[in-house]
Amino acid sequence: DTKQNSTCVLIGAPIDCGKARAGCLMGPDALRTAGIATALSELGFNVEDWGNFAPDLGPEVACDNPAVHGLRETIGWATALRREGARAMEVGTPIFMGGDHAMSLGSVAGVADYAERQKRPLFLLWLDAHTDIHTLATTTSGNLHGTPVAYAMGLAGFEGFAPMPTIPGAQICYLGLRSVDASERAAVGEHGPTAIDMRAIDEYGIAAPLEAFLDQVRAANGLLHVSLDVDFLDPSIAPAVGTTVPGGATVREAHLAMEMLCDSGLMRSLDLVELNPFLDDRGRTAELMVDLTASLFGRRVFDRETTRYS
Ligand code: NNH
Ligand code: MN
Ligand code: MN
Ligand code: MN
Repeated sequence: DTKQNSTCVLIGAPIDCGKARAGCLMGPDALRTAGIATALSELGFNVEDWGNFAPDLGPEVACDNPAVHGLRETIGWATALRREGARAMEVGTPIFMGGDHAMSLGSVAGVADYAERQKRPLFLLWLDAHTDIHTLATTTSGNLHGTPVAYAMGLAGFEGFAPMPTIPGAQICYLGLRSVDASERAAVGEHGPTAIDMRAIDEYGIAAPLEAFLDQVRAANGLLHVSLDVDFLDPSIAPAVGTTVPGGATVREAHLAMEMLCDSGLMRSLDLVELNPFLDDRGRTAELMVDLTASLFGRRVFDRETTRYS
């Protein structure tokens, strides 16, 4: 309905246990300070800020992989964010403000619960330098921010996490990849997410491969969840992230992706993750993330019609 279409729900998720380097807990407040709510209201949205959430008390789970850390707290976050995410879907478009990417173990599950109730297929667009397709068994860093795609696909090895309605690999698309572990490359090959790496973007531009994925979502009458990791962007424009990888998306490549997503009308929920304000340069990464969010929700230089050349 129109109320649902015109409402954005801000969900603060200061989760910081998905990796070793601390600071992502400040992410939600940095996005607020950079003006995320005002940007959305100026675009005509009704903005509800639900504040910063806290994790549930997770179960104590034995894990065979000694590298894994932060498991109990991460499960607690996943449970809380899944519940709040599913609830926010009924109200409007949730914008999950991380926090590190382990946040998506909860946000995507909550959105998937909603999609299942609506009997609509859920698609996932993962804008990231990394594939985040480790299981608790394959991760060597033990950083759980490297696992949410595998969980969403229903891969085995997520002891302690409640099962979620799974998303088949054919409904998942990566954009911006340039750092993939060997076991992850095997998992992508086996389970079939579409992998648009930086080479593909160099060769074809960002528009053509992204449009091909959006066509799939449209044809299936799907709901689309977009997960935007700060390290999708080149570190020269987005330094506030613990895992910088050179050779990322430019300002314009990122804005074009957001503008196309907006035009498609397919996005139903959004993650903004891995912003570490402790590493930022006078707030510019936070500001860029807010500007990208504004493009995603309709900010334009001109209406598309005035700049069409063919
Ligand atoms: N693949 C590595 C790991 O699992 C890096 C993951 N880091 C991320 N993912 N920032 O987006 O530890
Ligand atoms: Mn990530
Ligand atoms: Mn990443
Ligand atoms: Mn990984």
